[in-house]
Amino acid sequence: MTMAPKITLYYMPVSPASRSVVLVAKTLNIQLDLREIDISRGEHMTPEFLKLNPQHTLPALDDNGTVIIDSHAINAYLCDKFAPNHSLYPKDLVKRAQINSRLHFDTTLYARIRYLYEPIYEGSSKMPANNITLVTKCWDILEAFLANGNFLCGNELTLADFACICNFYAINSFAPVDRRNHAKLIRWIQRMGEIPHFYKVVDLEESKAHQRYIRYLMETNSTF
Ligand SMILES: N[C@@H](CCC(=O)N[C@@H](CS)C(=O)NCC(=O)O)C(=O)O
Repeated sequence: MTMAPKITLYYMPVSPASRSVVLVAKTLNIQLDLREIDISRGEHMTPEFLKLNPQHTLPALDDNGTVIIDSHAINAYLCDKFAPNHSLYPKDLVKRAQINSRLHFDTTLYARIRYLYEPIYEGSSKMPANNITLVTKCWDILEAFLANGNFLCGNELTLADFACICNFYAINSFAPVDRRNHAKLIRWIQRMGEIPHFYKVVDLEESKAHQRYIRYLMETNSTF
Protein backbone atom coordinates (compact mmCIF):
# COMPACT_ATOMS: atom_id res chain seq x y z
CA MET A 1 0.00 0.00 0.00
CA THR A 2 1.41 3.41 -0.92
CA MET A 3 1.15 6.10 1.68
CA ALA A 4 -0.27 9.49 0.69
CA PRO A 5 2.54 12.05 0.80
CA LYS A 6 2.44 14.09 3.95
CA ILE A 7 1.74 17.79 4.06
CA THR A 8 3.98 19.41 6.60
CA LEU A 9 3.06 22.59 8.41
CA TYR A 10 5.89 24.40 10.15
CA TYR A 11 4.20 26.38 12.87
CA MET A 12 4.26 27.75 16.38
CA PRO A 13 1.18 27.16 18.59
CA VAL A 14 0.94 30.74 19.92
CA SER A 15 1.43 32.39 16.51
CA PRO A 16 -1.88 33.82 15.29
CA ALA A 17 -1.06 33.17 11.65
CA SER A 18 -0.19 29.53 12.48
CA ARG A 19 -3.41 29.15 14.44
CA SER A 20 -5.53 30.29 11.53
CA VAL A 21 -4.03 27.55 9.34
CA VAL A 22 -4.49 24.84 11.99
CA LEU A 23 -8.10 25.97 12.44
CA VAL A 24 -8.81 25.84 8.70
CA ALA A 25 -7.16 22.41 8.42
CA LYS A 26 -9.21 21.05 11.33
CA THR A 27 -12.41 22.56 9.91
CA LEU A 28 -11.80 20.94 6.53
CA ASN A 29 -10.51 17.72 8.10
CA ILE A 30 -7.13 17.98 6.39
CA GLN A 31 -4.38 15.95 8.04
CA LEU A 32 -1.21 17.96 8.52
CA ASP A 33 2.12 16.82 9.84
CA LEU A 34 2.67 19.56 12.41
CA ARG A 35 6.28 20.53 13.04
CA GLU A 36 6.84 23.07 15.75
CA ILE A 37 9.51 25.72 15.16
CA ASP A 38 10.63 27.67 18.22
CA ILE A 39 11.33 31.26 17.23
CA SER A 40 12.70 32.08 20.70
CA ARG A 41 15.48 29.53 20.06
CA GLY A 42 16.14 30.89 16.57
CA GLU A 43 14.90 27.72 14.86
CA HIS A 44 13.35 29.84 12.09
CA MET A 45 16.80 31.20 11.17
CA THR A 46 18.59 27.88 10.57
CA PRO A 47 20.02 27.37 7.06
CA GLU A 48 17.56 24.49 6.49
CA PHE A 49 14.51 26.57 7.40
CA LEU A 50 15.75 29.63 5.47
CA LYS A 51 16.16 27.44 2.41
CA LEU A 52 12.51 26.47 2.73
CA ASN A 53 11.27 29.94 3.69
CA PRO A 54 13.64 32.86 3.03
CA GLN A 55 11.08 35.12 4.74
CA HIS A 56 11.68 33.07 7.98
CA THR A 57 8.05 33.37 9.06
CA LEU A 58 5.63 30.86 10.48
CA PRO A 59 3.51 29.24 9.27
CA ALA A 60 5.06 27.64 6.20
CA LEU A 61 3.56 24.68 4.36
CA ASP A 62 5.41 22.00 2.45
CA ASP A 63 3.07 19.93 0.30
CA ASN A 64 5.36 17.27 -1.08
CA GLY A 65 7.89 19.85 -2.28
CA THR A 66 5.50 22.67 -3.04
CA VAL A 67 6.26 25.30 -0.42
CA ILE A 68 3.72 27.99 0.40
CA ILE A 69 4.44 30.76 2.87
CA ASP A 70 2.02 33.21 4.51
CA SER A 71 -1.06 31.97 6.36
CA HIS A 72 -3.50 33.62 3.95
CA ALA A 73 -1.88 32.04 0.92
CA ILE A 74 -1.69 28.69 2.71
CA ASN A 75 -5.36 28.75 3.68
CA ALA A 76 -6.41 29.68 0.15
CA TYR A 77 -4.25 26.82 -1.19
CA LEU A 78 -5.70 24.28 1.27
CA CYS A 79 -9.26 25.30 0.40
CA ASP A 80 -8.68 25.20 -3.34
CA LYS A 81 -6.89 21.87 -3.16
CA PHE A 82 -9.07 19.99 -0.66
CA ALA A 83 -12.42 21.79 -0.58
CA PRO A 84 -12.85 23.64 -3.87
CA ASN A 85 -15.74 26.07 -3.80
CA HIS A 86 -16.26 25.58 -0.06
CA SER A 87 -18.09 28.50 1.55
CA LEU A 88 -14.90 29.33 3.47
CA TYR A 89 -13.34 30.44 0.15
CA PRO A 90 -15.86 30.19 -2.70
CA LYS A 91 -14.87 30.55 -6.33
CA ASP A 92 -17.52 33.20 -7.04
CA LEU A 93 -15.60 36.22 -8.35
CA VAL A 94 -17.19 38.85 -6.15
CA LYS A 95 -17.34 36.76 -2.95
CA ARG A 96 -13.71 35.78 -3.36
CA ALA A 97 -12.63 39.36 -4.03
CA GLN A 98 -14.35 40.44 -0.83
CA ILE A 99 -12.69 37.68 1.17
CA ASN A 100 -9.31 38.58 -0.35
CA SER A 101 -9.78 42.20 0.59
CA ARG A 102 -10.44 41.24 4.24
CA LEU A 103 -7.42 38.93 4.18
CA HIS A 104 -5.27 41.86 3.06
CA PHE A 105 -6.80 43.91 5.87
CA ASP A 106 -5.74 41.16 8.27
CA THR A 107 -2.16 41.51 7.04
CA THR A 108 -2.33 45.19 8.02
CA LEU A 109 -3.74 44.27 11.42
CA TYR A 110 -0.92 41.80 11.99
CA ALA A 111 1.71 44.35 10.93
CA ARG A 112 0.29 46.78 13.50
CA ILE A 113 0.54 44.09 16.18
CA ARG A 114 4.16 43.47 15.21
CA TYR A 115 4.94 47.19 15.54
CA LEU A 116 3.80 46.89 19.15
CA TYR A 117 5.61 43.68 20.06
CA GLU A 118 8.86 43.92 18.17
CA PRO A 119 10.29 46.96 20.00
CA ILE A 120 9.62 45.14 23.31
CA TYR A 121 11.52 42.06 22.13
CA GLU A 122 14.31 44.42 21.11
CA GLY A 123 14.62 45.97 24.60
CA SER A 124 12.05 48.76 24.71
CA SER A 125 9.89 49.12 27.82
CA LYS A 126 6.96 50.96 26.24
CA MET A 127 4.41 50.46 23.54
CA PRO A 128 3.86 53.83 21.87
CA ALA A 129 0.25 54.93 22.53
CA ASN A 130 -0.13 55.85 18.85
CA ASN A 131 0.65 52.32 17.82
CA ILE A 132 -1.95 50.94 20.23
CA THR A 133 -4.45 53.35 18.67
CA LEU A 134 -3.57 51.95 15.25
CA VAL A 135 -4.67 48.52 16.47
CA THR A 136 -7.86 49.78 18.13
CA LYS A 137 -8.73 51.52 14.85
CA CYS A 138 -8.78 48.03 13.35
CA TRP A 139 -11.53 47.13 15.86
CA ASP A 140 -13.56 50.06 14.47
CA ILE A 141 -13.01 48.76 10.96
CA LEU A 142 -14.05 45.22 11.95
CA GLU A 143 -17.19 46.68 13.55
CA ALA A 144 -17.97 48.41 10.25
CA PHE A 145 -17.33 45.20 8.26
CA LEU A 146 -19.85 43.45 10.51
CA ALA A 147 -22.61 45.88 9.51
CA ASN A 148 -23.53 43.52 6.64
CA GLY A 149 -23.94 40.25 8.50
CA ASN A 150 -22.80 37.90 11.23
CA PHE A 151 -19.36 37.42 9.73
CA LEU A 152 -16.76 39.67 8.08
CA CYS A 153 -18.02 39.01 4.55
CA GLY A 154 -21.74 38.79 5.16
CA ASN A 155 -23.53 35.83 6.68
CA GLU A 156 -21.07 33.08 5.74
CA LEU A 157 -18.04 32.15 7.81
CA THR A 158 -14.94 32.58 5.62
CA LEU A 159 -11.15 32.48 5.78
CA ALA A 160 -11.26 36.18 6.70
CA ASP A 161 -12.96 35.41 10.02
CA PHE A 162 -10.35 32.81 10.97
CA ALA A 163 -7.49 35.18 10.18
CA CYS A 164 -8.85 38.20 12.06
CA ILE A 165 -10.04 36.36 15.18
CA CYS A 166 -6.62 34.75 15.65
CA ASN A 167 -4.95 38.15 15.48
CA PHE A 168 -7.53 39.63 17.84
CA TYR A 169 -6.54 37.14 20.55
CA ALA A 170 -2.87 37.97 20.03
CA ILE A 171 -3.27 41.57 21.23
CA ASN A 172 -6.62 41.90 23.04
CA SER A 173 -5.23 42.67 26.49
CA PHE A 174 -3.12 45.56 25.17
CA ALA A 175 -5.76 46.89 22.79
CA PRO A 176 -9.07 45.95 24.42
CA VAL A 177 -12.36 46.36 22.61
CA ASP A 178 -14.51 49.22 23.88
CA ARG A 179 -17.79 47.37 24.44
CA ARG A 180 -19.90 50.53 24.16
CA ASN A 181 -18.98 51.13 20.50
CA HIS A 182 -18.38 47.59 19.31
CA ALA A 183 -21.53 45.58 19.96
CA LYS A 184 -21.31 43.70 16.66
CA LEU A 185 -17.64 42.91 17.19
CA ILE A 186 -18.34 41.52 20.67
CA ARG A 187 -21.07 39.26 19.26
CA TRP A 188 -18.75 38.14 16.44
CA ILE A 189 -16.04 37.23 18.97
CA GLN A 190 -18.63 35.13 20.87
CA ARG A 191 -19.86 33.57 17.62
CA MET A 192 -16.32 32.62 16.61
CA GLY A 193 -15.93 30.86 19.96
CA GLU A 194 -18.79 28.52 18.97
CA ILE A 195 -16.94 27.20 15.92
CA PRO A 196 -15.85 23.57 16.30
CA HIS A 197 -12.19 23.18 17.38
CA PHE A 198 -11.94 26.90 18.14
CA TYR A 199 -10.75 26.84 21.74
CA LYS A 200 -8.56 23.80 21.14
CA VAL A 201 -6.59 25.73 18.54
CA VAL A 202 -6.91 29.27 19.86
CA ASP A 203 -5.73 28.45 23.37
CA LEU A 204 -6.81 31.50 25.33
CA GLU A 205 -4.64 30.62 28.34
CA GLU A 206 -1.61 30.43 26.07
CA SER A 207 -2.56 33.80 24.49
CA LYS A 208 -2.91 35.41 27.91
CA ALA A 209 0.38 33.88 29.05
CA HIS A 210 2.10 35.32 25.97
CA GLN A 211 0.70 38.77 26.64
CA ARG A 212 1.78 38.48 30.32
CA TYR A 213 5.25 37.60 29.08
CA ILE A 214 5.30 40.77 26.96
CA ARG A 215 4.33 42.80 30.07
CA TYR A 216 7.09 41.09 32.02
CA LEU A 217 9.58 42.03 29.29
CA MET A 218 8.36 45.65 29.42
CA GLU A 219 8.98 45.73 33.18
CA THR A 220 12.40 44.12 33.02
CA ASN A 221 13.43 46.26 30.03
CA SER A 222 12.60 49.39 32.05
CA THR A 223 15.04 48.41 34.80
CA PHE A 224 18.04 48.56 32.45
N1 LIG B 1 1.73 37.57 7.04
C1 LIG B 1 2.39 36.41 7.60
C2 LIG B 1 2.94 36.74 8.97
C3 LIG B 1 3.72 35.59 9.53
C4 LIG B 1 4.60 36.04 10.69
O1 LIG B 1 5.17 37.14 10.68
N2 LIG B 1 4.73 35.15 11.67
C5 LIG B 1 5.54 35.45 12.83
C6 LIG B 1 5.06 34.61 14.00
S1 LIG B 1 3.41 35.02 14.43
C7 LIG B 1 6.98 35.05 12.52
O2 LIG B 1 7.20 34.05 11.92
N3 LIG B 1 7.96 35.85 12.97
C8 LIG B 1 9.35 35.56 12.80
C9 LIG B 1 10.04 36.43 11.78
O3 LIG B 1 9.39 37.24 11.11
O4 LIG B 1 11.26 36.29 11.68
C10 LIG B 1 1.41 35.22 7.67
O5 LIG B 1 0.20 35.47 7.70
O6 LIG B 1 1.86 34.08 7.64
